[in-house]
Amino acid sequence: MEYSELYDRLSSRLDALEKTSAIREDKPVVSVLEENGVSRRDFMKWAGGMTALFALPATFTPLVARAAELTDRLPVIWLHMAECTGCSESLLRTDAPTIDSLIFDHISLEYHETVMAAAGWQAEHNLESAIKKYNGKYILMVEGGIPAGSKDFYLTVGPMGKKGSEHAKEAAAGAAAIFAIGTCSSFGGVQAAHPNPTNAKPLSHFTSKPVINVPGCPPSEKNIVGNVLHYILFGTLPALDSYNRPKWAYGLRIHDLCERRGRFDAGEFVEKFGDEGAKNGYCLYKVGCKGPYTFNNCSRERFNQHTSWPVQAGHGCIGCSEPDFWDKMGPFEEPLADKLYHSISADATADKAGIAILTVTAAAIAAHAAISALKKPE
Ligand code: FSX
Ligand code: SF4
Ligand code: F3S
Repeated sequence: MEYSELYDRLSSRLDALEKTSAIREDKPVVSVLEENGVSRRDFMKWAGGMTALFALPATFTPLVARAAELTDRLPVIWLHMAECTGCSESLLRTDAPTIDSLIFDHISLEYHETVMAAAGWQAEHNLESAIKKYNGKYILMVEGGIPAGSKDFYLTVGPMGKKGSEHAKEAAAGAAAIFAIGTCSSFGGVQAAHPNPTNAKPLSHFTSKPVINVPGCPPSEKNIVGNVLHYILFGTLPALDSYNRPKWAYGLRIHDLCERRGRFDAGEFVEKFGDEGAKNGYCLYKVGCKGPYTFNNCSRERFNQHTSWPVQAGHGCIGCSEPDFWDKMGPFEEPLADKLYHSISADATADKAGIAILTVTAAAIAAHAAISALKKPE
């Protein structure tokens, strides 16, 4: 599709959405941003960044900004299952709220166990009525793995002692779009680690509808809010890899855009935490960085308004957005070395490219290891 055609299609979608009334009757998101010291200029800069993230031309920036302003038209139901709540914390727990977190805060969150005031019967009632009232219209976001233990007795929620899996199934049935937020909901997560005593499963196990996976333990606020914006803009499923991760966010490996990549290519590795190499920002591969096997955008987008990310802070990536990272990527501070990690098997091309690149990586590491051994004074 030509860009001009796409632009017109997205504009008409936003026009139609604008005509519907806001679910939240308090202030519009622009006023909330202003009150929090976000100028129009900052907001448009942020929208420009999101536009680039979606691989759209800069001329689409005003559309992305409009989509952000229309987040109050969208009912969202957010369920918690077995997890640490880090995904919600990633968005909400910040002393200097980011534009992403302010927007998320403003979305019409009809149900979110961590932030809502209601509890017990009232909370259960709110969930049931939101599902009924917005049937077919709401976005469902689920955080956490879902125990499907032999007696389904490992996770109960609310005053009725309902199984988590029942909550998830009921909410999925009426949802317009479903997002698995975090690695737990996408792939099972740490509670699914061997021997997986609660038989924790990903959300996709409990519904036949398409589930968009937004993994990361936790995912960045950009990837969470980006998915909501993408849905408002397009109203369709984004292009996904074979693990149902949106390619706009998970299409590249951490290693591809890592600031230490030059060190990797030059064979300059940290050999031990705290050594000279660590002080000089050398590559963390030999102390366990799994960036070459991990598909996510942390090295480009970072966390907390682009402040930092694991590798910048001095620890290797542990592969937290990959399926089974908890069992297969460890030990976290040792290289995978000759163990083969089956990363994406997206489409045939991505698969071949991925495997080819990993092979080159292994060869490059071997060559670098030989060079560094030669360089070492005896
Ligand atoms: Fe925690 Fe979310 Fe990890 Fe899981 O994030 S940060 S355990 S992905 O479900 O709360
Ligand atoms: Fe960066 Fe890790 Fe790749 Fe080294 S191995 S360049 S630290 S992603
Ligand atoms: Fe996770 Fe690696 Fe990013 S550990 S947060 S995918 S750098």
